[in-house]
Amino acid sequence: MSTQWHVLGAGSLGSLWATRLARAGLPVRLILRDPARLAAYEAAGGLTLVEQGHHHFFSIPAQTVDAQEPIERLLVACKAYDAEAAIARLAPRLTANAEIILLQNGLGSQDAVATKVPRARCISASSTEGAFRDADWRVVFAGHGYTWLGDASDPTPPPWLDELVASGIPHQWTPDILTRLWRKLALNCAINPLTVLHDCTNGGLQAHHCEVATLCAELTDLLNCCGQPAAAQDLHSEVERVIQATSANYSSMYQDVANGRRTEISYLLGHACEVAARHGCSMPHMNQLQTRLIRHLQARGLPTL
Ligand code: NAD
Ligand code: KPL
Repeated sequence: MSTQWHVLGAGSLGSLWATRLARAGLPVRLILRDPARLAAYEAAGGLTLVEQGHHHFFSIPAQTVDAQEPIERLLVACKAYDAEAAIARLAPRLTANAEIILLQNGLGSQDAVATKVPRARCISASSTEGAFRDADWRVVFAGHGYTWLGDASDPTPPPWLDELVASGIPHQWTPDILTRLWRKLALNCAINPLTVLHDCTNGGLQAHHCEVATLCAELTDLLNCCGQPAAAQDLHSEVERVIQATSANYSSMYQDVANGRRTEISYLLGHACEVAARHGCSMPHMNQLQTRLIRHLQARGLPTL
């Protein structure tokens, strides 16, 4: 019998994973915040996946964080700033051989989670898939992509990767997950804050290419300085390529700010500036960018952490 997949967070990515696992006939349980969210979910009866205009409904069982059922395999699909607290509440339910898959963008939250549950195996993920909710309990699969999975402390692949194949979740196991996470963090640092500050699409940054180039140079220094030379390779040209390829899109940080939502700043730009300071790596423009972004968030009454 397959091990139960517990999915914490029925947001965009959590719903995208849960519905595809359920569609493959795998046992899935959603973990919701509290009894009020559970009651709302039960009234809806399940999750809807919208894919290429088609709606598919899945009545996936759900429970709250406080349920008693032991957890052997947990997919953590909340935002980076919620991960540590969520795991702290679930820790008593984890079995001795528990595995935790962390879908959070950026860096910092993975280590915070691992410290809370030292006996569990923590697997990090970096995903280029795109999804958003257009209603409660309804997720739109907006961008096909890829998910890299890895465990920086153990290169052995977990036994359940074939379940991802069966679920049609494109993925690759990589021992170099830290390189992937740092590379994505650097891309996000070079693009996302500037789109917020210049109030533009990713393509709008073509009018600010000197600023982008300066940030890429500092990020390249940082990656080399903190032992991530592979993530530093040709960073500027990839940033330019992404800006062009996604020119009509608004970055995720832009969308968070535009919708009055908390950003993941501490796990992206904040993390980069913190690591640079720790390594004595000078990044004057990145630090200035962080100050500008924090002021911008403060002016809109949004959290700066
Ligand atoms: P989201 O806000 O849509 O969903 C997060 C969900 O977690 C929410 O429903 C929230 O209520 C829930 N949650 C938070 N704390 C909880 C708790 N303690 N117990 C139960 N539920 C809890 O976020 P998302 O867009 O799915 O993003 C999740 C992570 O994936 C982020 O780090 C994001 O950067 C990353 N990511 C998202 C996408 C995407 O397309 N949405 C793509 C790549 C990476
Ligand atoms: O990942 C992104 C985001 O918007 O968060 C891209 C499109 C790469 C821009 O940084």
